[in-house]
Amino acid sequence: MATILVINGPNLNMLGRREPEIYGSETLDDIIEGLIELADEYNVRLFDFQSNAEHEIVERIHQAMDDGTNYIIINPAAFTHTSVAIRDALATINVPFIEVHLSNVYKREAFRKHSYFSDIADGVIAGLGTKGYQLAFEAAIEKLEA
Ligand code: CA2
Repeated sequence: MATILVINGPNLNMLGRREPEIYGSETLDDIIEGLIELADEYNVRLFDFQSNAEHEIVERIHQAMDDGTNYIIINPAAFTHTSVAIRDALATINVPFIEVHLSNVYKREAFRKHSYFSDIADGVIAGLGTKGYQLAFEAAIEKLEA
């Protein structure tokens, strides 16, 4: 059975509780529940992980080398714009990934336009809200089936 790991970075545990005008009103649990439904439909195993700590995300990515993960969907949140450590972890493990952002980072502050991940990602989705995770999930399944 194919396994997809969904990783969410710092502050995304606050989704639905603050700044709904930017990030929408759905919670992270809502997003994961939607992905669990998709995973059941496609007979895929889903792991999900959220952390506010950079080193924990690095360690979870390392773990993905040994836990059967075939594909990663990651919203690195603020670490998108800062983390060479998470980039290096993803580049090291040789598991393909899609980068997802709820907001359109290109429509916001200049510092959000640079990502440490986009040039090594299979694809990038930004600005489509929670739908972006579902699209990434479907794209990951297509890639795994190809
Ligand atoms: O648009 C995205 O998904 C981001 O990755 C979200 C990050 C931001 O730093 C990136 O530039 C773009 C921030 C996540 C913060 O999430 C919150 C959710 C609710 C309330 C407050 C913060």
